[in-house]
Amino acid sequence: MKERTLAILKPDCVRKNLTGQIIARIEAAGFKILGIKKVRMTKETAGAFYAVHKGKPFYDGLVEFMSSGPCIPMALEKDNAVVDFRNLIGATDPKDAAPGTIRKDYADNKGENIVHGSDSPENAKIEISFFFSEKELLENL
Ligand code: DAT
Ligand code: MG
Repeated sequence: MKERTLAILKPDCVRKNLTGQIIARIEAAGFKILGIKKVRMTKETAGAFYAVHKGKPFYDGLVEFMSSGPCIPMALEKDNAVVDFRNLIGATDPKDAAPGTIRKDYADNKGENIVHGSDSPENAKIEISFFFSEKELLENL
């Protein structure tokens, strides 16, 4: 069944001029882009987006990194989008990511890992609404 997920091309992806290559891989994997924009998160918005990780040792660095430059949130749609997108990007740490995954091929380390993907359909809804209004989500028809 068609499902939505939130992807973010993180500031390292944008800085390295990899956005086109990563979007090509996402489209080739069958995801439709319903919404896409370029934003610069403040520390406050990055902190709110990752609030679930507040208190963890990597939280401050994560907020610093995610607010260090512009990023590109995308609302994606596909059958089984959440799990399929997590499989496309690979494990959080590129050292553990499977061959052929985006993080394996492009990420420098666990902190700067090129791309975000929602971890459940429930969180996908919350995360998509963090960046997009319903009228900004358009089918490719
Ligand atoms: P994921 O992005 O794979 O869902 P996560 O939700 O556990 O991973 O963590 C969110 C982000 O926080 C992750 O993409 C990178 C950063 N992060 C997580 N664990 C980390 C660690 N041990 N050291 C540095 N950064 C970490
Ligand atoms: Mg996560």
